[in-house]
Amino acid sequence: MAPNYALRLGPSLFISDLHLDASSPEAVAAFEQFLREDTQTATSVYILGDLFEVWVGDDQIDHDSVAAAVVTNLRALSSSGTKVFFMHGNRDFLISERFAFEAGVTLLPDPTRITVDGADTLLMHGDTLCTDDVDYQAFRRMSRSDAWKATFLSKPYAERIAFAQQAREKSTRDKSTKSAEIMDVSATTVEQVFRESGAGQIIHGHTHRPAMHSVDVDGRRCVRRVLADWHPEVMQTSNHI
Ligand code: LP5
Ligand code: MN
Repeated sequence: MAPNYALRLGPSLFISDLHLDASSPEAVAAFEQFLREDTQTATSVYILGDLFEVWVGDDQIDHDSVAAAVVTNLRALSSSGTKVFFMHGNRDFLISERFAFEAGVTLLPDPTRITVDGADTLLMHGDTLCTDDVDYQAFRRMSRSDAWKATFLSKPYAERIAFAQQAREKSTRDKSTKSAEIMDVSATTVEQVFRESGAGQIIHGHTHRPAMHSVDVDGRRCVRRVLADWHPEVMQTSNHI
């Protein structure tokens, strides 16, 4: 049985928003257990972003014991024959080729289109659907540019960690002034994505609001599945999809 914070569809498992770091040993332990036990019968595991609380560059593997352990554990799974896919979240968009190679995972662009158990599906982290959050979208555009990433990655590790910490504090402050609606997906954007892609299903995380939504798009019934995060209270109580 996969835990209720993972989504299983046929032989595929979908997870997101684990936010792993040394301050969340419960989530780290739950992820290790998930990799050991719940993936046994899965042919593919899709990690749809925010696997880590922050990722400041692939040299984090050399400095952070949680990062190193996750790489080792993912490698064990991928070496056993299970395909493991990773899509960036807003916390770990700096994960790059070294991580992918060492962990044995395939990096996926956001969005990625796949067929899941017969359903034409778009996989996303989910943050690009939150278009009403204009401050976040501006930050996203800036920080995903090649120039910004190159400048950031040229700084020493300790400086990058300090910068990420400041960004987390600013994000927490900014979020306290935003409404829950602004930080959720935009219904208009969701409909537009279904309409323009023609896909019948979206699977995403980011909002930490696990649910299965039915969306009527010009008379076509589409499904939006939102993955749960792995905070301890969610792991104990989530009544998942
Ligand atoms: O992450 P979360 O859940 O708190 O909120 C997100 C959006 N915030 C972010 C910012 C990240 O949390 C910051 C950490 C990224 C780590 C990566 C490390 C490498 C980059 C270093 C960073 C410069 O994604 C939040 C959304 C929310 O989801 C819901 O969708 O609302 O968006 C914001 O809060 C955007 C803010 O309004 C602006 C972003 C703050 C970053 C400012 C950088 C400058 C920091 C230095 C200050 C001196
Ligand atoms: Mn996120």
